Amino acid sequence: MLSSKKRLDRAYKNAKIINFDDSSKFILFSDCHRGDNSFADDFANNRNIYFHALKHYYAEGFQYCELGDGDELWENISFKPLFEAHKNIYLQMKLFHEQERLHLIWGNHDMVYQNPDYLEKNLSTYFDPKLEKDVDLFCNIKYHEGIILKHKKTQQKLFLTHGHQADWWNYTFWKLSRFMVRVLWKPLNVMGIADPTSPAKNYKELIKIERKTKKWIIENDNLITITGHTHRPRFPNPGEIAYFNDGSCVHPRSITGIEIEKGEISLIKWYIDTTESGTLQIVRVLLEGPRKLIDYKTE
Ligand SMILES: [Mn+2]
Repeated sequence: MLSSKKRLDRAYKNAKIINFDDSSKFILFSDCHRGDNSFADDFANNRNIYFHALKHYYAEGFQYCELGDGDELWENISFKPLFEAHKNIYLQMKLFHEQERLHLIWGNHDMVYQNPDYLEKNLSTYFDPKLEKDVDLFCNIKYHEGIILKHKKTQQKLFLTHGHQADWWNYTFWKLSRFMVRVLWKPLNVMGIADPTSPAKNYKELIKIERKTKKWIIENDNLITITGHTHRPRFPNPGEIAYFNDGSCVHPRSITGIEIEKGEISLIKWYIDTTESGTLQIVRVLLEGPRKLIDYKTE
């Protein structure tokens, strides 16, 4: 069985490289767990916040990196009900994809996306009932295990991956975990009982995963590493172990993400705010940063 180190090494070695500079803008989200809009769909609460945020980043010229578990394919057998439930969101992602501004990473809940045939069969088109035919969705889409953002001038690298490489249970036994979620935890989830094998629901597991990831980062000259998976946002200061986590899009009333812009990194949150007059509005707040990327460089 592979160790966390070997799995992270492999994800790094096979990562897609994206060159960037200080004029580049990236938004990183993960763990959307987009579902079928049923009671078990944790994403459904935040769908409007997420949609608004995506539209904002599209208009502002950002590239969208999704760091795994974008689609909830444990509770759901196929992509189709997800697309039907959150069509506006997938069509917004399609706009990013058409401009080559969409970069996708698979996680343990959408590990089936490792398979290019699966992508071709399920994600390349959708049936448009008005036109009564299949139309393009994510044409020639590719999913990766990792992405390296490489700065053109400073050569600094940022490694992006889902993070379940440091979670041996969810990496190795994802098919068994998926089965358990489908038959057992999905019905219990609706009643408020959480899946204990999910690091998002199990603090001891979460700490173990963070520790293993940090160990790997130290062994790799404090390479900036950004993951999701545990759903716990992390934002170190320069000089600390460079382990970042973008959180998730299934917090009870908000989504968190990481922005990279002007050579700086920030942790942000979008949520629904109530105003004096009783109207609701979606707002973005800065949680951490901005910090200069170069300040995390060690050599
Ligand atoms: Mn995960």
